[in-house]
Formats: sequence, structure tokens, C-alpha cells
Amino acid sequence: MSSILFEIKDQVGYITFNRPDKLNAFNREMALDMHDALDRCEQHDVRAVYITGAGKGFCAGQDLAEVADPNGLGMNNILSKHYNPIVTRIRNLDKPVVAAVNGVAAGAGANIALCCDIVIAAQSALFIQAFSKIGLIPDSGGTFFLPRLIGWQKASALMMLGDKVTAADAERIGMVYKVFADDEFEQASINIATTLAAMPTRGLAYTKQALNRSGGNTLLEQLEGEDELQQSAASTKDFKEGINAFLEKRSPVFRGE
Ligand code: T3D
Repeated sequence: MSSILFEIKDQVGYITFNRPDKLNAFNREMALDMHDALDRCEQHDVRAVYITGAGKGFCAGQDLAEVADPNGLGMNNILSKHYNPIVTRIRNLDKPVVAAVNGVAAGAGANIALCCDIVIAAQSALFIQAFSKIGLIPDSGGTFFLPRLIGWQKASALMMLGDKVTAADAERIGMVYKVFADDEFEQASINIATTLAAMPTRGLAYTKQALNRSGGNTLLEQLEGEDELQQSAASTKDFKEGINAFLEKRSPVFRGE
């Protein structure tokens, strides 16, 4: 059985971490399969991506048994070959990525969720910056995304103490967009992904680019960047369709072009 399940439905690419017995902890095979799934998501027929976990967990981060293996890849290689490219590929993917956090998200599993465009959590989900408990530092972009999402002080405390954050608290402090009751979670989160897949894909990609740039830009640089990206958005067929549909008082049909 593959460690990543992948299917496309209604122009959404569904990526499911699939090592449920290990709370979907990442091993080498899973990281390589994740890259294959992201390759497929780069194709034009996928207009939104949905990432979730099989079973009761989302992802418990790096498989610690693999790290302990003296014949394994080694720490340095794990980050540079597995997690860092996964994070940069998600940020650079020119379509929205939804993290549907169905259960515990720990270590790199939490931070891969947090690098996604929209993070949705089930009520029973937990977020844990588990790294400090085993003598590591937060990786997979955690030190970049978490302080930007929830502020320096809370991020610092969560990273140092490794406290568990409930989904309700994660929503309250701005770590996630929305929380849904466990029995509504799957359908509600899929609805968000299918909504995104029917929206103007290129406009959403330019929005993502603008947000990506805002991390290091001055206000002037950001304003100039918005101007440039807006001109690109305004040249899309979906923009023309949006305008026409508004003027004709009908629902738009966007094709991601
Ligand atoms: O280069 C590098 O290597 C650095 C990269 C680091 C990236 C990282 O992600 S570091 C952080 C790694 N993750 C962790 O430290 C989390 C470890 N897991 C836990 O603390 C707990 O499992 C949880 C708090 C996440 C969940 O607890 P609980 O009680 O709900 O479940 P459990 O019983 O602990 O786990 C269920 C099974 O999953 C269990 O297997 P078993 O005993 O039934 O066969 C457990 O060993 C396994 N599991 C959970 N997390 C991992 C794991 N196996 C391997 N690696 C894991 N990370």
C-alpha cells in the first residue's frame, strides 16, 4: 500500500498521508511519494490541492525510528532532500493548497500544514511543535510561518515548551482558518477545496505570489508588485468572464485560464 494516496476529483488533487498506524509519520518513501503527488498537482487539470491524513492523525512529523536507523539518510539530508523542497513546492505551486488537519499534527507534520494556503482543522485535531521535546529545533518553515501567523511571543513559547494546541485554540490565535465538528469536517473541508477549484485559478496564483513576496518586501516594493501582478490577473480570460458575468447578472464560469 502506498504511503501517499492520490486522486483527482472535480479538479481537486487529493493527497492523503497514508501511514495511519504511525500517525502518518514521514519516512523516506512517503517523502518521495509526496514529491510525485506534487508533480501531478503541477499539471493544468488540477486547480486546487487538498492534503489530509488517513486514520486518526494528520501527520506526526519525521518518523523517529527512521532517524534512529544508523543506515538512514542522516539529519542534514532529511531536511534538504525531503522537507525543504516540499515546503517550497507548496508555496510555489500556482494553485491554492488546503491543509485539512483531521487529527494530530506534530513536528514537521504541523509545519507542513501551516505552510499551506488555507488550514482547516477538525475539532479533535492537535498541533504540537514537538521538536524541543527531543532536542531539535522547529523546521519545515516553522520558524518562518508560525511567528507570522500567531506573533513572536506565542510562537516562541509553543516552540520551546512543545505544548499541545487544541483546534479551538489554534483558531482563536490565528494558526488556522476554521474549525469544524469532527462529523462535519471531511465534507466541510472538501467543500472549501472544490470551491477554490472553481475559482479564477490564475488570480489565486497571483494572490499567492503577492503573499509570498510580502514576507521580505518594503511597502513600496509590495505596492509595485501588486501593480505588476494585477496587470497579469487583468489579462486572464477568467477576469473577462468575471466582468461579463457581473454585467450580465449571471454566475461566472471560470476555467482557470
Ligand atoms: O532531520 C531530521 O530528522 C529532523 C527532522 C525533524 C522533523 C520532525 O518532524 S521532528 C518531530 C518528530 N515528531 C515527534 O516528535 C512526534 C512524536 N510523536 C508523539 O509525540 C506522539 O505520537 C503524538 C503526540 C504525536 C501522538 O500521541 P498519541 O498518544 O496519540 O499516539 P502514539 O501512541 O504516541 O502513536 C501511535 C503510533 O504512532 C505509535 O506506534 P506503535 O507504538 O503503536 O507501533 C507511535 O510510536 C507512532 N508514532 C507517532 N509518532 C511517530 C511514530 N512513529 C515514528 N515517528 C513518529 N514521529
